[in-house]
Amino acid sequence: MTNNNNEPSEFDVVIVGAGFAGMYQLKRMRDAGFSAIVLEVADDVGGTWYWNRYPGARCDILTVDYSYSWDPELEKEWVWSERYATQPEILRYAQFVADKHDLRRDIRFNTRVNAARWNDEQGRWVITTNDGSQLNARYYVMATGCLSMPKVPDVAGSERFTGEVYFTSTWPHKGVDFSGKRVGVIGTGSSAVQSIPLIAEQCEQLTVFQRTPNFAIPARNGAISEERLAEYKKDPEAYREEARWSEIGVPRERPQLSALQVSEEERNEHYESMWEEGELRAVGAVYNDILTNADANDTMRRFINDKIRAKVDDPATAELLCPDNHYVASKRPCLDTNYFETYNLPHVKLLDLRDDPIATITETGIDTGKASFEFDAIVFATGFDAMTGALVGVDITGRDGLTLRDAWDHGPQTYLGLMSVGFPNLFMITGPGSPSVLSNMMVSIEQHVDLITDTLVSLRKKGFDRIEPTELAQSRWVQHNNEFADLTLMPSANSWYMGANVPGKPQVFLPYIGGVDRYRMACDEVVARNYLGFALSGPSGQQLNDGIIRELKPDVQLLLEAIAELDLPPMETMGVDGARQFMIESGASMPPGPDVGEIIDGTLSGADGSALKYRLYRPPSGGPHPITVYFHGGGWVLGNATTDDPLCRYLCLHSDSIVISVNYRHAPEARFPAAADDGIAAVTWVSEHAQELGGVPGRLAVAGWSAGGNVAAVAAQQARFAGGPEICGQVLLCPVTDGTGRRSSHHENAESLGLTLSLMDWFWDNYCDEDNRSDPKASPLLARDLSGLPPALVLTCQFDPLRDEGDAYAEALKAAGVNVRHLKCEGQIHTSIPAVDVVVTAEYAREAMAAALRDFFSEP
Ligand code: N01
Repeated sequence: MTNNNNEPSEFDVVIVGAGFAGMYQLKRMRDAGFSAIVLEVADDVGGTWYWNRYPGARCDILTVDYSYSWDPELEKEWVWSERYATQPEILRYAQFVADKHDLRRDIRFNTRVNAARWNDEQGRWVITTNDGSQLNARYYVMATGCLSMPKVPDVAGSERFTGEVYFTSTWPHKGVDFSGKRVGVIGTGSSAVQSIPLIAEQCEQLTVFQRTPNFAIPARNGAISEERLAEYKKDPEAYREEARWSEIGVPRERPQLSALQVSEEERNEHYESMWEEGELRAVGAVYNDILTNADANDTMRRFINDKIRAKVDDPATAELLCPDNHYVASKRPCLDTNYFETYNLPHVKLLDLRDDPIATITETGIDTGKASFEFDAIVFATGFDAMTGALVGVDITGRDGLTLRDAWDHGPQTYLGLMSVGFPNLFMITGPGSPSVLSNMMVSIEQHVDLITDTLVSLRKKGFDRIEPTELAQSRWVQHNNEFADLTLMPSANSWYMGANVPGKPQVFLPYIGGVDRYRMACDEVVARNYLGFALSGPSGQQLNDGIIRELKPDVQLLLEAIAELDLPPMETMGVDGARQFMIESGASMPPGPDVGEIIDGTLSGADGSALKYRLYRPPSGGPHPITVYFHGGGWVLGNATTDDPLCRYLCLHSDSIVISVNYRHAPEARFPAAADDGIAAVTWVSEHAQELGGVPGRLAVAGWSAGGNVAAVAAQQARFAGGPEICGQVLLCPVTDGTGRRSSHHENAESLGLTLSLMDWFWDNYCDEDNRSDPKASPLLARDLSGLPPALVLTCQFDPLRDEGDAYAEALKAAGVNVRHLKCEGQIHTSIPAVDVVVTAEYAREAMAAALRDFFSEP
């Protein structure tokens, strides 16, 4: 078939955009034997580097990194002249690649895609272009770039100005001569930071209208140092591979140290090296908490702002240029060349729009609330409708008449940033929900192009010709993205990452922040697990492989990665003393938890009359307080009254109760039923001494984690049998409830998730003979009668071997008529909830524990 211009119109694949993504996608499709065409609105290749021709335009990733890796010859044929090549050089590179691989013969230039509509019967996309032609393709790939849709000016009167108007994003090809002109620049993002020094060199007068000052570090452009080049030259393929598996697509170690762990002197030395290095990768490579901890970030903010002050002569202007309303890197930081120094020139003026906003653009210039400015030219460096603008800018209609614009009304919905439910066979290269703009774009582009191509080859081989993600896979990927972003300071800024720069755009964090390496691993796993989260269909039938690729909460994933890095032997192989020591040491490296009013250490009488140590946490509020008797975790073998310190502090503060953490006797020295007997003995002692401890008599609850949850549950049962002491509630966190058999969660979560099955077996073996395990004092689930027990909150974690026995206990309590709240914590592991200030995604569970205690105490 042909279209209006007698050009072919039937393709396997239509690709939109002839930037670096579209060019490589074309090459791969061709090589894989698919018929493919690229549609491009410009008259040549280059994408962003075709349009952004403003003075000073360069990349901000070293160009040795920001270049294709798929053609080893190319690596030898092209030598970059500078660390950060200019736009003309990068455009020449794109053109060189297009020539070398004869790409242009399959690119239709000067062609804008107006609409794309999915025909479900035929299983094809129908694509309409600006000349009215229609093309028809099985697969449709948007290679339209993340920063390609200029933001529509949102300044009143912008159409009125009669002088010259320029947009950095669509700069005239013949260049602009600003000599002798009065120029106004609106915006101080990367485009402005790069162009302002060069515009200032030419023009007679320059006024910069700044709404938000930006962090910038010196680019230190010039020839790339031999030392830096050697990193790459030593083994280019290994270097590229390292980049593919790095955090940002440029080889770089993930930092291990917190900015708050070191002295100010040491910190500033590190920041000086970052400043000297002149690479954005250095900003993220200094400390591990710059993006997650406000105080850590503040140390870098102060350092950079001092540097700005040192560069700018006029102190008032310097202050205006110092960012003060967002965290470093929460908006894209810039690399600059003489940007701040430009404000020392007598003909350059900075206007702070926060103090004096633009009222309107007039025929002759710009009026703010306080002043009028006359200009010969106005430059809009006002940015882009990032990441989604170019995608929803095309009228895309998928299955059942659903438009992409409507589907994304509340923010983009994607699986892996690659596809979207309702839009079969539509792929997005570096779409929202993928690392994209938080990475070296070249690396992320290549990864997506390879993934898309390999997917189409795989479908062809298996006899499928349709692919679409499932609702579940997509919604959970979106959730995973948001949860990852929420661990950082990034969502706090009014940035284009959040869509906050475009009036009316839904505000969600758009790119995936987990890193190129973690993202690639997730994609590889999706493929290895037979396209998990996708529905495939075609001549050979259907395959629905519904599922979730990342179920662990991201902070839990980070915690497990950190533990894996330590490469520790299993705890059960450390011996009892070794394991005890290890538990104490690892606890000491965790954040301490909140301050409480008072902490007192004391002793109480255990079941055998021996003195058991306890630690009492008193709330800061005036007493008397109700009392929570708490039993620590550690498999009846490890731990003591202080090892769950952060959680005890938390519960004390947030439940407004005294928490008494008891050091019950441990196995193997004191085997079953010592811990169980000490549990009820401790509750009895505390109840009898409530008043002198500052407690309210009769207002006593029990709580415990893991084996401590077992001790708490057993104590509640013992108290009921004995008719006292009175317990008004029980909070059982991941409790051990049944030592007599295997359950599904024992197998599913047997390995390396904080508590392994083999460690659990070791605990049981140390604590209790097989014969005794069916005793309800060891396995409270097996008690014949659970009625009449105090109200309970039972918390279980999805990836805990103990999950099913905790679930079973909650169900059994419910069946016995006990008032139970059962909280199943998705994506969490056995150790998540006690990890106060580490696993923040488990905060709601800690809150629920505290709330349950408050409820127990408030009930009559
Ligand atoms: O756009 P931006 P950009 N009134 O959105 C201001 C990449 N890039 O083109 O921050 C007044 O960053 C706006 O103010 P505010 C890079 O990823 C890379 O500069 O919204 N001011 C801001 O100061 C970059 O991040 C390179 O308060 C208004 C500026 O305009 C991304 O592209 C070079 C306004 C826009 O800054 C975008 O950069 C260039 C208004 N109505 C770009 N509206 C490299 O070095 C907006 N502003 C590779």
